[in-house]
Amino acid sequence: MNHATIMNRVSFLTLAVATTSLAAPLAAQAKDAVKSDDVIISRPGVLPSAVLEMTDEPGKWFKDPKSGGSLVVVKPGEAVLIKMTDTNTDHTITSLAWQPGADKFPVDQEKPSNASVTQTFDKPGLYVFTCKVHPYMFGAVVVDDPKTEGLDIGGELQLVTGAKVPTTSDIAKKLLRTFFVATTPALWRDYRQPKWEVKLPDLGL
Ligand SMILES: [Cu+2]
Repeated sequence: MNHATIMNRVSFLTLAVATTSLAAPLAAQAKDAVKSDDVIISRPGVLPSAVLEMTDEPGKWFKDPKSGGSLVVVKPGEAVLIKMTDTNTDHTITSLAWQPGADKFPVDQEKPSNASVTQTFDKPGLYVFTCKVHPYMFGAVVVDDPKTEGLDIGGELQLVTGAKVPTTSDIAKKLLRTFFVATTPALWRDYRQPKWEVKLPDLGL
């Protein structure tokens, strides 16, 4: 892949994230992704250590019932249950960004349904999920190795567009900013105010 193609892909993702119209790259991903048959759906014996519940609540589309946020932190080898028990709509659980080479990734439910997923995470780093029907829905999992200092977000991110980017790159920062703004209604712009100041959590980037 030449540099121009990579830049086009990066620009496209920027645009796609900015406009939340991720449907095209997500559809393009579908054929390369793990088939939905391969995705672990409520695998017996895998006890999830965290939950993201899909809801109809603006911003909190993927919601940790404990914290109310859209990001959960687990340890390597642990599982997260992404469940669809609190929504009146069918969705897909689909990887938007994940750790390159992570086992069982990307996740992509081919068709919208109300099927929950229990997903195991082996590789430390950041994983972002969305829904192909509603590409403004975001949920994230950080797999943090407790032996290392700080939150492990990983050195690289594999994006749904096919690009693999450093987590310190502009595109990765834009994706993270979009994730935090979209999932935190308090950060949404109030157009009655002259200024819009967004304070993001410090991830050491
Ligand atoms: Cu959806």
